[in-house]
Amino acid sequence: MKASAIAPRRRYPLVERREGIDRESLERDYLARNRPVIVSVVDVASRTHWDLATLRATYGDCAIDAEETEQVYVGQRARRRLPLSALIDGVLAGDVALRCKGLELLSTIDGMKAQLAASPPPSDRLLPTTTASTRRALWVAPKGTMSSFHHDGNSDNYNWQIEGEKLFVLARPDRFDELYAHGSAESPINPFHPDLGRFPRFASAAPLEATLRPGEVLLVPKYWWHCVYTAQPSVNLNTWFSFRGEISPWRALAGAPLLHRSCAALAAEMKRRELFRLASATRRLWYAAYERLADHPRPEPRGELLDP
Ligand SMILES: O=C(O)CCC(=O)C(=O)O
Repeated sequence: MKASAIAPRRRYPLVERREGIDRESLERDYLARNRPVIVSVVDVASRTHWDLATLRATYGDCAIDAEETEQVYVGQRARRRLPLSALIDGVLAGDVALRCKGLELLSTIDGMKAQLAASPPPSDRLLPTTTASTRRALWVAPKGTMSSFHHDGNSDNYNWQIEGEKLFVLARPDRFDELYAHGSAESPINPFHPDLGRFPRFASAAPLEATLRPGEVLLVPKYWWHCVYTAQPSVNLNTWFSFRGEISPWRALAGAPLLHRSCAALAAEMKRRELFRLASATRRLWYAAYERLADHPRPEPRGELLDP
């Protein structure tokens, strides 16, 4: 933690920004080519529905499951149940112990789902017209915390920043080896302070970075690895989606190791055919293979960055 606070963080080439791009161009130039991009949306009124103060005033009494921010892989992180107001007070006071990925939040808290239906996030205006399904999460995080370096599988993702700033590092889907992937979707590396002695192949991972500010939407395309640092107390709302004509997993993962590419494509195809049990059996087999074949490197420390 200390070491990472002393050295300047690594910097990477920036993700492209496109002002005023329409949804057709976004689909053609970025979604269909599996490339990330940042766009701005007109959203001041929408943001005031979801900022920390409004969330606290409206839903503060509701119990939520927050995630401990300890430096472990996602599946191993402990959760703590507490009122949303207590989490937000901690976030505003700079307590880095907990953050919340509100996947269930939006459907279980009375009123949130209705609010979302009545006033959808402005990033919805960028969804392809053939969008078939969406899933959302609301993220509430204190400054100085970090997600793991992971990818979201076969879903494109619009990340709408509501309050505060987040710093994303992204790496292409085929960078599986350079990221020393654990399981199918997580990396032990802290890309802001990578230890190239432990992880020398990361030197050729060629990541990109993006600072996401209120009113901006980042497209994280399917299978793109991302690690997210919270640079200021933050709320963001993301939407995973699939649409007609989207790029296939096989194409999106061109260049990735064959085992990874085939298992991902197989699992996604089964899911598409609604063979959910088979899809999850495929994933379990694939993880089991990795458990046996691959190392399980201890995740690198993730500390506060001096220079986000
Ligand atoms: O905002 C974050 O902290 C993480 C976002 C993320 O991982 C995602 O949208 O998939």
